[in-house]
Amino acid sequence: MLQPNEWFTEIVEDEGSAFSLRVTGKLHEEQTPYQSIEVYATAGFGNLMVIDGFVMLTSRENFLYHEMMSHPALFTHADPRRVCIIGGGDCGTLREVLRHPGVESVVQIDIDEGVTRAAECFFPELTAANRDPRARLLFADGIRWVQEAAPASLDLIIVDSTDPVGPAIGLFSGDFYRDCERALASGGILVQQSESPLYHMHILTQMHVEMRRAGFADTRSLFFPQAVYPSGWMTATMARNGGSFDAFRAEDVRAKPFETQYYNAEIHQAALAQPEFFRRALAQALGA
Ligand code: AG3
Repeated sequence: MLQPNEWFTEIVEDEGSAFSLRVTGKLHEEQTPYQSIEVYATAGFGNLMVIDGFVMLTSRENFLYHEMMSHPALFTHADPRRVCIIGGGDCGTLREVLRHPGVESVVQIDIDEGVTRAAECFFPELTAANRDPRARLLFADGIRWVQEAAPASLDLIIVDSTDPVGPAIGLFSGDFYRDCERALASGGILVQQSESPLYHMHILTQMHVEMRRAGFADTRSLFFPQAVYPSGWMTATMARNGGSFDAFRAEDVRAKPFETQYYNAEIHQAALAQPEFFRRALAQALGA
């Protein structure tokens, strides 16, 4: 239990590294049936949400992650109308999806209602759009929900989860990707947070392998900075059947009727560039 003016630290033991924020107070602490949720006030990053000891988000820089989890996939799909978010209980991804006027429905399925209730109190800017009539919030098992979804009933599935531990393990599995593939309509896209390219190449390459095994013709990782996650460098990985990831709707991005803080057409293009070590590791994992 941290006292005011101490440091919150997330340690990555395997990498011999850590990231710290100076804490000015503890705002919330709760053990839900699924995980432990803590919220701190920090000296420089606004509020900080921590789940099971892992940094989930801060007020100051969550825009990086939430914009990159949503807009690249939304502007890659020709006409995304039916969106599903698995996890995402803090509602930051949901807010970005709802900025797209063409989106007709967004269902969010997070297993833990505690995350959304904590976000409503301590990150109200992220949950402000929740009363949008296009949004439906369910607190249930997202894996089961996708299993039971009607075939070809979704245009976009966004998996905004914790690391592959605890309740999130099943979200990094071939069975789950197969269910996603079936639930997506033609041209549909799956996008999932895929951790750090510096620390978690095994998770990343495995994700590409499993997504392709599950029937997705093409997969592609997006690279972006994320100050508060391990290594400060993050990826999201997209999978789809039909259509190229390079041909996104750049003109629509330039004409988008809403403001972003990070994402634009040039950032989108740049995020698609593949580092050499990544390209090699992926080619090897895919047996190319
Ligand atoms: N999703 C968690 C990304 C992974 C963070 N990992 C870590 N700190 N070890 C965050 C949810 C934001 N909507």
